[in-house]
Amino acid sequence: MEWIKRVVLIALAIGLAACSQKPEPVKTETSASTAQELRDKRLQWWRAARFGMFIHWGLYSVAAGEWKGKQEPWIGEWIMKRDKIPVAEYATLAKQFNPVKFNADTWVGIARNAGMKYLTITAKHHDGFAMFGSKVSSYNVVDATPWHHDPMKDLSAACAKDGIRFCFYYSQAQDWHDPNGVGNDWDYDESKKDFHKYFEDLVKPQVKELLTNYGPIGLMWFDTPFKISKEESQELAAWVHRIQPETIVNGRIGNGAGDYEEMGDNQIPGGVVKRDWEVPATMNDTWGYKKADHNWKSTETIVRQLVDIVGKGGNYLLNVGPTGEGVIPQPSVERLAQIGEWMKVNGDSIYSTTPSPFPYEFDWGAITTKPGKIFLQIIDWPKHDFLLYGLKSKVNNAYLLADAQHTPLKITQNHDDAKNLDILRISLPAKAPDPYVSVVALEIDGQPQVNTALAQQPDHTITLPGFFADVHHSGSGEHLKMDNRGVATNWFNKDEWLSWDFEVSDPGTFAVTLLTSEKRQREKTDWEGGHIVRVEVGGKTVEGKVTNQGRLSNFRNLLWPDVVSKLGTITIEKPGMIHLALKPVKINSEKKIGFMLHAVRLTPVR
Ligand code: FHN
Repeated sequence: MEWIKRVVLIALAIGLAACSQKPEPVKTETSASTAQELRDKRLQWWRAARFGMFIHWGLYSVAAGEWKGKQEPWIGEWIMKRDKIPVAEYATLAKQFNPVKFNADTWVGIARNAGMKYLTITAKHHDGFAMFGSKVSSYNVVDATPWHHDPMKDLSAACAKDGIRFCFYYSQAQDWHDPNGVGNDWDYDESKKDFHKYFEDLVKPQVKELLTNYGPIGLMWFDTPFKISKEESQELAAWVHRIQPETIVNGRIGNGAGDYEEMGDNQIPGGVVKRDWEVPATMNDTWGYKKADHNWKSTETIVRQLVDIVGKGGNYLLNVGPTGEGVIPQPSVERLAQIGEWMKVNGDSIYSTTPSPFPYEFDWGAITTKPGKIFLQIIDWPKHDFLLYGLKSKVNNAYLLADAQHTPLKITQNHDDAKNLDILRISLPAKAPDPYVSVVALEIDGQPQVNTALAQQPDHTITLPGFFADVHHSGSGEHLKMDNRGVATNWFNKDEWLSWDFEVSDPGTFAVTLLTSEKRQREKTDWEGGHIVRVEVGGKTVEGKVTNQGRLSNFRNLLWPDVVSKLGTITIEKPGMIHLALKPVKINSEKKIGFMLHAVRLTPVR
């Protein structure tokens, strides 16, 4: 009985300790809602803006991706780190920084004409060089360059004149110049670094300068929050808000302390995300200017990415990398001018919009909404009528945004009782009126009412994206996770599996195809196959090997193409809700990439 006494005594001790602790301050309804209200207020303009310009400009722009005659394969602004350039040597670039062609009005005019509503520029990138006049460190554009000029003053004034929100990028953790900053292990001994000292002595005072000397700042865009503690991230966010309460803080301040979430670079999520988020994106492969990077995205790709991101509820922050002379590269200028032309016609379907009422992606394009309106962003112009399944709201009128007269398009709407399907049919002109994407506006009463279940599409295909999979874990250790794009990562355990529930209106026999993603790390891309997998639907199974039968890439996954593997066929007998399970029999993990499933596709076999 001794052990019972001991347990009782321990329980009493725990109880007493709990009672003796000071009660947690009660969070009142008002304090919680005030924080949320303040955040909502700050984000108001940003939610309406949807499209912004990112500018990476610094000493790396002078190097232009080349060091001592050698081309650097990685992104331009990382040249110091990738080539382990000593601090003193890299600093000599400052002596060459004399951007005589810089003109703030020109830059801001390019952004404004493209329809961009905010401009975020690198005040200090990871190389530690301040592109503004700083009293805290002389390693800055005014003191250390022959130019002796503060471009941020000009940009702040030009933005104010053009109604563009002026915002700063600031690398708050990585700093390869400062002995206590994160990332430089070739000049400094990592074990001797005092990050908190760097945080107090450089980060906070410089952030204060940025928020004090350049007028109202729309957004502080922090990045790579390595080593920064939760307390420091929170302190920095509070520091920003104390100086300028209306300034938004982005998610990469770290530790969940930001006002909105930053997706991975160039990473578009696989469906609607009902939070505030943004995708920073490059126009070629680099952020900072690189003279050898000619891999430009087409205007078509950029406009398609824009409508897709906005339709999923996000903002698109599109980068330009001006040269060391202060010139935005011509390919960027041309594309931005073309985007501007498109925005002049179709901007109403972008600004101040809310996401698609359908949670999933469409192959044909995207959807954005506004009170009383649905915008169909049509990428694949149909050969015949345009068909949309699942819209329950009555459409009162439909017209093309490209048609200034808003001539009503012929529409029919009906409910197919046998298939339990709402069908909207729109007659469109034979040719798409716009380049890249054409927009049909639908007028409805109130909020759109739709069937939100994953559903078979009018072309009878069924796509089951990883983004919407139910994940079934097994055992302990590292588990399979879905990344922002809806790609399975860390899938090495064959006892973990995925399933989907979806609605079929036209049953039949379907080819089962798996789309698995390539993995891209820095400049290297790889893929792993050889997994044996089983697909189970309604008591039937098809089993096969994941092999490379071709690659598939589009504007959504440009950097991470899918690999196509056909498994076999499967028959679905009846319409209605169907459950499908995808279970590995064996996962190959030689390359440590594993089974990176992106989607399962069921295509009718005719
Ligand atoms: O390391 C940086 C990179 O140089 C660039 O600034 C991008 C922009 O989103 N952010 C970091 C990587 O995610």
